[in-house]
Amino acid sequence: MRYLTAGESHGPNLTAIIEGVPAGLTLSIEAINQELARRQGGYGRGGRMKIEKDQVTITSGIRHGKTLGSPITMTVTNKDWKNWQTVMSVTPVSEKEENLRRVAKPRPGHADLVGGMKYQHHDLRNVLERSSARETTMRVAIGALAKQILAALDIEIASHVAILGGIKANVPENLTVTEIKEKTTISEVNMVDLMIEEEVKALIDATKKAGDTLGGVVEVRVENVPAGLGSYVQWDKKLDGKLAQAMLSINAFKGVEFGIGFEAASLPGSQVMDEITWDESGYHRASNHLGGFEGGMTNGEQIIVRGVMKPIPTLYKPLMSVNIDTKEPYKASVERSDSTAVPAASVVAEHVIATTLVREILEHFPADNMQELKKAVANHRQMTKEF
Ligand code: EPS
Repeated sequence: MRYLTAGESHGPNLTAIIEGVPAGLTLSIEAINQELARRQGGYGRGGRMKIEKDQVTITSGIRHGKTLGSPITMTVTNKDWKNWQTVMSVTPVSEKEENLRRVAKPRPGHADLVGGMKYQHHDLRNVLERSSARETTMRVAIGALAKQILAALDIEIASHVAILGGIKANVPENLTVTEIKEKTTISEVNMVDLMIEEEVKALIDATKKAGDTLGGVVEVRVENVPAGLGSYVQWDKKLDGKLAQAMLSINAFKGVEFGIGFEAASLPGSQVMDEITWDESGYHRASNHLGGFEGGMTNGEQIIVRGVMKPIPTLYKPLMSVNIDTKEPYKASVERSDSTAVPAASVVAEHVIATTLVREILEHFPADNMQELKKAVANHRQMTKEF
């Protein structure tokens, strides 16, 4: 399965084309829209989310509610486009109109300056329109489709915010996907520790008032993943490596870890490795410090992967920058933004992980239709159980 996304933040549409989805999958568009709404939520979002109500339109690859095996085209319309028609016009406009909303003072930490240097854009809007996290809308739409394939294979996935602006949630080691779903649906910040909810919201309010922004850590957990996905035989076949790349491909993400992650550096091996056990249902681990991976392969335990998101670079109280016309020091430009998007980013992380897992599954079990895929996965599960 492969896919591409396209679209500018204030252009008419966001688009994705997905190829390689097996035929015969019953696809719920309603479920995709629910995930898009989750991405739009979270305490600390800015004005744009009040304008948009992201809904997907599918124009190919589905007939009578089922996938055909042909490329699937998904579109989300930007409602804000009507306010940007001249600024974002595809056809030429007057010289005066060209400079409407021109950006010349790059924001530190954003793609603005390097993107301008690299593509020789002297209006940095040409960079920020595509580098905007609005693109993650389509990654969620694709992931929402991927999650429906995972569900058909009884694989469950969920996400939550582990740290927001330095406030750490109390996360039980053996937290299940069901518990994450139950707790986060009633949390405005996608946290499983409801005790700290008010403290986190107060911090977001204070940060917004100060014209600043907050980052955090998001966690994704996946259950009932077949053992043996990915491989140790070649560097680019390691599935934890592919998931790490997917996580770091999310806007503003700077790091990734599995299981106990970076903590492993400070512990002796005896406290890091997970002891092996066996019962009638197959092999298990007595703990899950390694987050479901050994040798770049899934070991059948819960996948636990975390990503760190830096604070959003657009600051209402901007840092110093340089005007690219005069080279004089100036305060960076201010674009409408969010005080924090960590709760939304946890939803994005869940979806990019789902997509990457489905790509791996389809590489491991090539299938033209869902029946073939389900049979292949069931055979593999039986084979590893009987080992
Ligand atoms: C976003 C849409 C954007 C921003 C945000 C995320 O909309 P606008 O620029 O019109 O306000 O709210 O993007 C950024 C902060 C960024 O730096 O990219 C969205 O749909 O998630």
